[in-house]
Amino acid sequence: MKFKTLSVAAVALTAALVGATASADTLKFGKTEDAVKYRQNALFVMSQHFGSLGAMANGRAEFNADLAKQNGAVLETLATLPWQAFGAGTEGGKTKPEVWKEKAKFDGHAKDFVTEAGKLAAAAKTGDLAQLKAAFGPAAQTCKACHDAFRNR
Ligand code: ASC
Repeated sequence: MKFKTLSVAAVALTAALVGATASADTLKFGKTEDAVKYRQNALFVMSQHFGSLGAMANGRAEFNADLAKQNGAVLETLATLPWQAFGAGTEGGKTKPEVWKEKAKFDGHAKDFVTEAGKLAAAAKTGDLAQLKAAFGPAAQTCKACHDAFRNR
């Protein structure tokens, strides 16, 4: 009984934490230009950490478990940041206007990416290259799906 109560509490706590960190909403941008710059830079920094994991997953760089773990942790946090900078009236950059016309679809892509980034970080934490490899492809696929739908070349 006691164990069951604890388990329920643990699940509820996990759900609350996941919900709270799924997408950051910490900033209000004064200028559209700042929102565009913020999301471009957040996505760029993210791509560097993601790229480091990809290089190890694809054998282009030697696997370093500690580095993978650190990059996974950074990625997991960064993954939540860009989406708050796609607020109403911030059309610009390479982003297609469809983002604001199909906001629910865009938000779905962002959520999928955050989920996969979390799984990739968890895989990186194991120190097992096979798990990193398995998690990388699905995460990269969520990048691509959103870019194909919502980013101009
Ligand atoms: C990256 C990066 C992207 C994605 C994409 C995945 O590292 O900069 O845009 O991964 O290439 O398909």
